[in-house]
Amino acid sequence: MQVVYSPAHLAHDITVETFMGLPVPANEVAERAELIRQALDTDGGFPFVVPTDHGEAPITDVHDPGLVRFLEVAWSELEAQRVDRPFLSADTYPNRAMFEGMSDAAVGSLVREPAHVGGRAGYWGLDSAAPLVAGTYRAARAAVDVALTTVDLVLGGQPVAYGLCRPPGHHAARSMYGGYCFFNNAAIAAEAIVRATGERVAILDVDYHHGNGSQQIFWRRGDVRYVSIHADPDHDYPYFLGRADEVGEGDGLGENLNVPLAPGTKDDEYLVAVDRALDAIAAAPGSVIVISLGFDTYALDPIGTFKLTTAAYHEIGRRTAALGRRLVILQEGGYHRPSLGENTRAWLRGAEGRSFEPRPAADGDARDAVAG
Ligand code: Q9C
Ligand code: ZN
Repeated sequence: MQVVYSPAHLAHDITVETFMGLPVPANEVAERAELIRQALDTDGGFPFVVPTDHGEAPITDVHDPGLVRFLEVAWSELEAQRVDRPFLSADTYPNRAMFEGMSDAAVGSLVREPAHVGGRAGYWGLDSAAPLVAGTYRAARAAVDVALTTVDLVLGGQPVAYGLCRPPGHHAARSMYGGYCFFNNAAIAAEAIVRATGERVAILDVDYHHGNGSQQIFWRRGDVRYVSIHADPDHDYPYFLGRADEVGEGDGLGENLNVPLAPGTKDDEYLVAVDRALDAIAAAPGSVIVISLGFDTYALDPIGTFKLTTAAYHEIGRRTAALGRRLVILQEGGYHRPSLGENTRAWLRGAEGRSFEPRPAADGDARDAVAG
């Protein structure tokens, strides 16, 4: 399987994020992508491809141009406004209750993006856990090129390809970044496939978190079916979307399927959800599936509560490929660094119908404490 990778992600050099108002060590760090790259390289079955520049048009096909402009200038604005911070995080968010009693028309005409960079970050942002640094925009643009080059490989005849996207994308909505995500790589890929093929496309999102951005972008769309398995938003980020009764509206009615699972979910229960999700995808026409692939469902993940094993990832990859559709596999989350490479290798080998033999673990390798 070909793998699309670019070192441009290194520019999104994150060390600290905020959690409930306090600085904590960042989860979505550059080392993640480097560990995955190394594991696939060592495997030998994953030739690397350099992404090509696809320009801005495929991004503004799904995102508000205002979001693109903000992300492009955010760091230079922070410097120009002399905000002395190692990363940009919002000051104030436009909570919907701030406008209670105002009509949509009044809000639309009276509320606007402010000039202060902390206010601008609140205007475009979902949460305080997506730190933005000097190289974030460059890295986020490169992640989109990784996704679109993966699409090119599959539309060019490959049955499956993997894009090592970083930063991830599925929390980014049409007009909003957040949750470590800036541009929605999977949504941009799905939109590009619809435009190139005229076919319907399915997105299978197996990141631990609900992909609120992907759901929002395709909510009213009849040509992109979004199917997500994730932690119940009663207990986990993004909290306000991801429930089972969110089914789409208009042309998109019935095209959105959320399968929320309880904290602590293990392999058996998760695989039942996978079969349900795959049935929902098989029920609609189309020949390509975009996969939002996260490993924060892993037993040792520092921010997830599920208990999945490496063996389960191989099986999920195998079952997904068994649908017989072409697969555009794009990396989302996954924060337990010692296991990331092996879990990715297991999933991708499953998706190619190949066996998976765990790499012998080095001494003290926490990976095998649960999943060995
Ligand atoms: N204590 C992705 O997996 N909240 N994004 C973290 C940690 C934000 C996850 C809280 C989680 C965002 C792509
Ligand atoms: Zn996640």
